[in-house]
Amino acid sequence: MEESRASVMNMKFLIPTQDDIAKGLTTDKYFIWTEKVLKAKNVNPRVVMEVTTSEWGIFAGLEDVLNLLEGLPVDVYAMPEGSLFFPHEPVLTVVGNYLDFARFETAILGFLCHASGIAKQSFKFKLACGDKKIYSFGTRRAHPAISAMIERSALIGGVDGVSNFIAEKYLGVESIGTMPHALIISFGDQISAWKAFDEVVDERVPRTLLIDTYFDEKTEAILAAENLSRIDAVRLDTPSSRRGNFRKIIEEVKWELKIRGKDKVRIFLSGGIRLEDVIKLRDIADAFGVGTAISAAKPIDFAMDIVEKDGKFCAKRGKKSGMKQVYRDWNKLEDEIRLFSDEKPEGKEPMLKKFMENGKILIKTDFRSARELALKQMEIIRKLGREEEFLASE
Ligand code: PCP
Repeated sequence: MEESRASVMNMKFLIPTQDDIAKGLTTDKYFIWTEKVLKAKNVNPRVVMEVTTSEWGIFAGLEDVLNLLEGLPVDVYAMPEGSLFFPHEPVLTVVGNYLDFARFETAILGFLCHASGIAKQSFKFKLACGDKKIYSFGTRRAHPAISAMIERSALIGGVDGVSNFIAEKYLGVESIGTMPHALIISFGDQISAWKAFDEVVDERVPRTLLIDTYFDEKTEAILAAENLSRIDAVRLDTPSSRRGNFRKIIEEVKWELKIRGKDKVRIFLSGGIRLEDVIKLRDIADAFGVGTAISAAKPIDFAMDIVEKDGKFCAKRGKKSGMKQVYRDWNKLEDEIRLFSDEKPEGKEPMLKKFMENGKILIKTDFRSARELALKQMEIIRKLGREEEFLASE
């Protein structure tokens, strides 16, 4: 039996190395041909390439793009991560001799499409849930190699916490954990498991008791209220086969807790949670654990196009020529696109900043300020009463 190339290369997991990505090996083959042909014919134009898409989103993934292009003789202009962008607005622009970065288009788009898709979905969930909590629970639905990227992008989009422990190593963010059914099953009964968790886990960690393992949620809520002194929240991860009228189940759980003096206990919902579930249940739930709907978010379909060549306008059909700047009226959250060389309009601020000059990174990116920027725009959307516009299904 032929050994897999991965094992031949003594790889434990089939994951291209950081070096593979940095060398541009995770590229589409037609860029290899393009390099070959242009070099053979000594063609290497100085181009302006813009990244745009036909939908709105929350911009994320720039940090990796800058690290990828660092050291190459290119200039990069971009919106700061966390920026809300509208259709057809350039979010990133690379200026340089085409052959110096051609093969990196695949990775540039991969970093931006994936991260911005997750950030957008997280933004929609946070916008939908108002002051209630949203947690990213979905790295188990994706390849572990990208778990840190998923959690970073979800935080940029506005989630209140992330479940993957890797976030502590790479993001310096404390990950949040409740308890899985496996803990209850290991002890064989709910009370022993809940009590053991309370005895062993640091008291700073909320006591979020899982109440749907063996019995009806109401029954397990009563069990918890009658046997546990400290209950911060109860988690309902009710299997879809038993979900029926979820609102009624939650109302019963809240009532049984209240009449037993546990009216401060928060309600935590998880398991197949979609945006419409948050909209329907945000008035009676306090927190949502969202997996697939965030981590497997549809990537943003960014494209990267040459819009100027050797100083001349040259965009393909469907794209607008010329290097462009986006100007924002922050009061109305309305944008205007102009040529980069045109005058700045009154009362509007330029969105694209120069992040790299000749391969030198000029502005450091960090996900915390990106998150603040996203949440600031969310506040403006709420003030303008434009939630529906951003929650509408696309
Ligand atoms: C998992 C976890 C979350 C689910 C998955 C998130 O549930 O508790 O609720 O992913 P989703 O949004 O894609 O459904 P289970 O694996 O059913 O339960 P356990 O808590 O035992 O891990």
